[in-house]
Amino acid sequence: MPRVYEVVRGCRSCGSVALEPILSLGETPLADGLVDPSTGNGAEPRYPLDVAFCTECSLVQLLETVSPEVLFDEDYPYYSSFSDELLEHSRDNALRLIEERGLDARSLVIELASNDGYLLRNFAERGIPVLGIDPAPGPAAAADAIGIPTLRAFFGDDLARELRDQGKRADVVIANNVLAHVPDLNGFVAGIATVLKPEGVAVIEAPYVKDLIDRCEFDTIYHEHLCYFSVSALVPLFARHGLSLNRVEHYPIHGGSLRLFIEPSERPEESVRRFLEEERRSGLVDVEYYRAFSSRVAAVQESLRTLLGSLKAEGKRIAGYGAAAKGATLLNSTGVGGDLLDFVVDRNVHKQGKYMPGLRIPIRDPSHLLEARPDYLLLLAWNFKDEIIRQQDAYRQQGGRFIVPIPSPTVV
Ligand code: JHZ
Repeated sequence: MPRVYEVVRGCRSCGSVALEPILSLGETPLADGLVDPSTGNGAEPRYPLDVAFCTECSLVQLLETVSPEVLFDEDYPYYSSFSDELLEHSRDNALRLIEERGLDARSLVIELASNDGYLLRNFAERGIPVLGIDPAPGPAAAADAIGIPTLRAFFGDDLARELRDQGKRADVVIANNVLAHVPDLNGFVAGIATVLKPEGVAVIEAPYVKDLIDRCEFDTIYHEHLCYFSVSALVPLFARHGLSLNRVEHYPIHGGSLRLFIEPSERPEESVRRFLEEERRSGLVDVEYYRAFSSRVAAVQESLRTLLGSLKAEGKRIAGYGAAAKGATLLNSTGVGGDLLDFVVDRNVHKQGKYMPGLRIPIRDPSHLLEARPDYLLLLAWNFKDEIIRQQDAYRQQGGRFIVPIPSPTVV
C-alpha cells in the first residue's frame, strides 16, 4: 500500500538537497477531490502546499507528494473534452504531427495521460494506430467508448520496457500536462526514452513557470502539480536519459505552456538557445527571481477578498464559473467560501451535483445561471476566459458581469 503523503528528500530532477522555499499556500484539500453529497461526511483531508526552487538545476517544485493512487482514483473528475479551445489546440497539434512526421497506418502514436481520448481521436480518425495510457478509470473508459484503446496504468520505465518487449515502440509519444504530475520524474523520462523508436519524437506540453510567476498564476499550484518547468531545468533532465530537447514552442493554453520536442538524436534548433538565453537574461535560473512571488500572491488574495466582500456588502449575488482544480486552490488558499459565492457552474457533467472541496460550494450546470441570475461570475477557469465569455452571451445580455481573478482581480 503506497504512503498517502510524503515530504521530498531532494530535488525531483537532480536530487540536490539545495531546495529554497519560495511560497507556502498553507494546507489545502485535494483540488480535484470534489465532494459527493451522498458520501461526503466529515472534512476532506488537507495537505501542505509548499513550493521550492532547486538552486542546483533551477527546477521549481512542491516539497510534498500526495500519492498518485489517491489523486487519480475512480472519482478523478477532469475530462479534457469540455473545452472547445483545448480540443482545437489538440487537433492542430495532431494534424501538424501527422504532416511533419509523415504518419500513416504503419506508425504508432502513444499518448501518456491520454484522458478521454480528446487528442488521440485525431490520429485514429485518420487510420493511424494509437495507444492511450491513463490511470484514471473514468476518463479511460470514456476513451475506450470512442474506440481509443487505453491501458489503465501509470507510465514509467517498467511499463515502457513491457511495451517495447511486445514490439510496441512509438514514432510519436505525446505527454501533455502530465510531466508535472509524476513523482518519479526520472523514471517517467527514462520510460519515454525506452518506448521511443530511435527516429521517433516525444512531444510534451507543460505549463511554463515563467508565465506562472510573471502573471501570478498561483492557483495553478496544487498537489497534482509537483513541478513547474523552465527550459533551463528541462534540458539536463532529458539529457540524463539520452534525450535531447530539440525545439521549444510557447502557447497561451492553460495560462501559458511550453511545447517541447524531444528526440534521441541531438540537433537543437534555434528556439532552444533562444529560450535558454532569455531565461538566463531574465534571471529565471536564480532564486532571486522568485523572492517577491509570495507577497504578490498575498496581494492578489487580499484584493480578491476585498472586491468580493464589498460587492457582497452592496447586496450583489456572486457565483463562480468553472469547477477547475485551480479554482479549488484559489478559493481555499484565499478563503473564499459559501458566504461569498452562492454556487459554481461547470459544463463537465461528472462535476455537476458535487461540491468544491474544502469550502463546499455546490456545482451546477451552466444553464442554472439564467435562472439564478447572479450579478457577478468569478471566472475560476480564467484560462478559458474568451471561450467562456463568448459562450455566456445570454448571461451578459441580462446584465451579468465577470470577475477575472488572475493576474489581478478585474471586473469585465
Ligand atoms: P481547466 C486541468 O486543470 C487539469 P484545471 C490538470 N490538472 C492540468 O494539469 C491542468 O488542466 C493543466 C470547465 N469549463 O481545464 C471545464 C466549462 O464548464 O482550466 C473544467 O471543469 N465551460 C490535469 O482543472 C473547467 O471549466 C467551458 O466553456 O484547473 C476548466 O478547468 C470551459 C472552457 C471549461 O483546468
